Amino acid sequence: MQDALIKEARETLLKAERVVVFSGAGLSAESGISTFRGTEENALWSRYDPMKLASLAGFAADPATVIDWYSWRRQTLASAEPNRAHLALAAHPAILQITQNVDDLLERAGVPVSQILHLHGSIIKDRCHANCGEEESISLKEPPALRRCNKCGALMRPAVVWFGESLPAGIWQEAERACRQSDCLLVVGTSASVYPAAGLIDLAQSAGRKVIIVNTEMSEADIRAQHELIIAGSCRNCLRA
Ligand code: BJW
Ligand code: ZN
Repeated sequence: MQDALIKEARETLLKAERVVVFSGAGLSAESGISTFRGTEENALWSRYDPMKLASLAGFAADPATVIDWYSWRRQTLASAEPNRAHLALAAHPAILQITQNVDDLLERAGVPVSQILHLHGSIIKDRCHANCGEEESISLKEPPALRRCNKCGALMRPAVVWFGESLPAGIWQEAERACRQSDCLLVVGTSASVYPAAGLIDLAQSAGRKVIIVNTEMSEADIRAQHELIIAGSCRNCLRA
């Protein structure tokens, strides 16, 4: 059954002229990076409160705890490697990768940087919390402690998008345009429960595009299914170069 679905998906992808990939934490799960939700025992939001660690209010209340938590995640990422799913995607460098992931595993797998839209920012950089424009690459192995911006003295923070924050405008517009213009949207390892990102699936569906979903579990995207091909299984096994 799964083999037949994979074959159908492969044929659809080969026929499509403009394929776009939309990925989430499940893509990096088999690299040892925890997902946020779902049944995985390590899912971050089953162990930590997102409003304390990934929101403006959480950072305002206790910035040092937020930075310590990101340091732990950065060190985990330092020793992670791209898995077979990242490598399968990297084998098609012309495909646009829209990802909610803040890790750099697609880049490390060889996807050209110009082909990746990080909707929720990047954990490999810090930026000024006051938005003065200061941005710095950080060491994943030895991440910085809580510190101040060299330019304006405000606190520095991970260059990721927290709850209640807007997505980077240019990147979001580019993602919307790409989904609207695609023939086929390949959705990999996302619970499709965080907006506006998850709205990209609805956008592609309402434009009549074929949507292929690869996930180990049912997701919100399946529930809103139209024009969809749903492959239940790990992207590590389902995606092949
Ligand atoms: C596998 C697998 C394998 C596992 N193979 N599959 C009510 C309704 C609608 C919206 C809202 C609402 N209330 C509030 C909102 C807005 C809010 C939101 O959507 N909340 C919902 C939770 C309800 N959104 C926002 O706040 C966004 N901004 C915004 O809306 O701006 C406008 C605004 C401005 C001002 C005021 C108010 C609004 C910003 C969202 C930012 C999300 N940030 C995070 C943290 C990033 C930084 C960090 O990493 O620390 O982004 S939260 C977290 O969720 C992270 C992810 O990118 C994001 C999505 O998660 P994802 O990738 O889908 O992962 P999981 O874990 O959920 O799913 C993994 C899936 O993989 C599972 O399905 C598994 O089954 C599967 N899987 N192994 C294949 N091997
Ligand atoms: Zn600053």
